[in-house]
Amino acid sequence: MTTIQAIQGDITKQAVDAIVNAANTSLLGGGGVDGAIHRAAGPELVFECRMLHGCKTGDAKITKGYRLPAKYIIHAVGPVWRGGQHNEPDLLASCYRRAMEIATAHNLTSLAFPNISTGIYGYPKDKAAEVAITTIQQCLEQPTSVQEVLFVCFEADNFLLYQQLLK
Ligand code: AR6
Repeated sequence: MTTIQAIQGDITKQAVDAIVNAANTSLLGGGGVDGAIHRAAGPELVFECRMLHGCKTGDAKITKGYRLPAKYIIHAVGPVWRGGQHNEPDLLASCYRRAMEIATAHNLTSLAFPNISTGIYGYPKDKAAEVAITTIQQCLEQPTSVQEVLFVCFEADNFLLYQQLLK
């Protein structure tokens, strides 16, 4: 039985098999949680990222975690919110699904997600939380190595949303 839990905190501090990054298509770093992860992982991370040649929106790629307590980083690229009629829900769901597939392919057991797309990319937090939780629940109907899914909310309002939806 896989457990799904929400906490409020900093994803760079989580000692899990992999943390998920809310990256951009270049995979070369940026602001928000991406900037925090690159700072905490150290400069070796961007060298590995350069060899990945970017990532499409809705997809994800894995690197080592370097100086993080997490062993790996799964870099997922969420959609920019453009009003909701541009395939945003499917692209966001795809990020969570791809991260779960990659974690399973690497036989990882614990995985921590940030609230992908809800910062700089402007996805409404309530809608994003529904997509995140529903997609993870669907993924858990398939065989997976993942035993523990953690939603790491940076802000109190996101944490509250996840608590309510996971009740
Ligand atoms: N731990 C957990 N969550 C965090 C942390 C942290 N240390 N820092 C911020 N958040 P954002 P996006 C939350 O903007 O919307 C970057 O420049 C934040 O409060 O990081 O997917 C990339 O390079 C919010 O709830 O990612 C892309 O260009 C959530 O993480 C672009 O931003 C996501 O916010 C991606 O935008």
